[in-house]
Amino acid sequence: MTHYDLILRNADIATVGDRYTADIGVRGGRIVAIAQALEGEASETLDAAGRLVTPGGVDGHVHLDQPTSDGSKFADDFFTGTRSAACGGTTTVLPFALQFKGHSLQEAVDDYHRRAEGKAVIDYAFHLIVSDPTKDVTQRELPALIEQGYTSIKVYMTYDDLKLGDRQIIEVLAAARKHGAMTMIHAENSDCIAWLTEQLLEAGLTAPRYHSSSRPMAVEREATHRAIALAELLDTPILIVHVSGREAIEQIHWARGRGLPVFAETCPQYLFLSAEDLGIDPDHPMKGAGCICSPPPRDKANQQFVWNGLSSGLFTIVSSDHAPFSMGGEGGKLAGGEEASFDRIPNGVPGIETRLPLLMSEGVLAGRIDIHRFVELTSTHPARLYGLYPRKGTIAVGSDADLVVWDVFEPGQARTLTNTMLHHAVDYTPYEGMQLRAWPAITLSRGRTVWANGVFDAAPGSGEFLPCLRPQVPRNASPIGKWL
Ligand code: DUC
Ligand code: ZN
Ligand code: ZN
Repeated sequence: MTHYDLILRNADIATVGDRYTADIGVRGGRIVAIAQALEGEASETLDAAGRLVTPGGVDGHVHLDQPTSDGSKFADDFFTGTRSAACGGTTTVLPFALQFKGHSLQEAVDDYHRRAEGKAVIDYAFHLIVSDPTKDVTQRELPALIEQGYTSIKVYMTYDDLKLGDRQIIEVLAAARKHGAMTMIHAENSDCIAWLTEQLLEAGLTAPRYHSSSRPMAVEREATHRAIALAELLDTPILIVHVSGREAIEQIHWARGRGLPVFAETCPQYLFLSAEDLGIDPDHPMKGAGCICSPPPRDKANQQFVWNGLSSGLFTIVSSDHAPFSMGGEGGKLAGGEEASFDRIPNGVPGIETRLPLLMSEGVLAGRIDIHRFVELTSTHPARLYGLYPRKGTIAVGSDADLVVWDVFEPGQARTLTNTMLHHAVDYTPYEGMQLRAWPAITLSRGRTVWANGVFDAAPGSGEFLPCLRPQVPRNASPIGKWL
């Protein structure tokens, strides 16, 4: 009789292409059989009882224990960050090994491995942040690291300690093209932000809500267009990260119309937050600091454009951009004091645990996207884009047994989200009070039950590092040109 480590029975399985009910047999952390009434014995049996089962989430953009140079401090390390991910149905994360100017990329990678080892509870891969693209970096380090499984590179067009000029971005894109890596671009015009910030501060407009005024949509639109032009010139794919609204979306739509392999990411903050959240409460103006991120959340009309981009196929992935700064404490949002001007407040919002439940509730169950698109955006596409598919990102024989069994609540039974429910180390959630109609009942990571019915159970260090293959470009934005 065939023996399995685990059989998950009566699963209502949803992948990008299929929806069907079956049993899933797991051995050695992998899915080894999918069948109706699967025969055999198992060390452990779980009954999904007809509940929806999706592939574990792949969060392609998170910041965990990332070193900083301005005194700010990410609250989540690899243990608390991956714990929080697992409790929200995510089983693979891709944080960033950050190169400091004047240092090598290899140093960044070695340091980041030390931070992750012995702590992560789910599997992880690294993107590389290149802030100093010397010849040695582009001609020696990048090719070697890409070969070793670090196949995605992030570059910044803003932030003084990270930003690259156009010529430097071209050098990185050329290396990415030659060696088959994916380049992620943070697209905001640095000089515009610097000038606007100066004007606002001189006028005494320092409260958190002026963060949005310092980075209006034109700043993102211009940089998005420039990033697309550089990618066209180099004939290489790019992913525009954290797209916030209409005008950047229009640039991406334009690029697609030209047949360019330009991929796009958005994040829950652009679906659920707006500029009002940065300063709606006149009695507590600093509360808005919790929603400061870049690009900033826009207005309701822009939120709708982002939703449209999810349903239309324009967006390739939805990531959290989990940037876990607490409000209080050393290195937190308000470490500069209650009067700190917006430009001294660390940028970013936490969201690694709420990404899937919010999108399931307000996307799938509210009828804005279907379950197949949900799986594509949150799991399959990020896995393909970053060279982890089909080990990650689907439910198939041979894939890792990374699975989410969902609890879905009737409209009248929705749960109210509070930060006390979450498992990150951050002292707030920007989504406090939102109504949730779904939450993972069970999360399996390589067949291990890491989250079940409100209990987290995984040993620090049980997550594995994943070397990535070169990107497999998702099929709904098929590229042209010489790259493939
Ligand atoms: N913006 C970034 O570029 N990184 C972290 C978070 C944020 O808001
Ligand atoms: Zn960014
Ligand atoms: Zn980020």
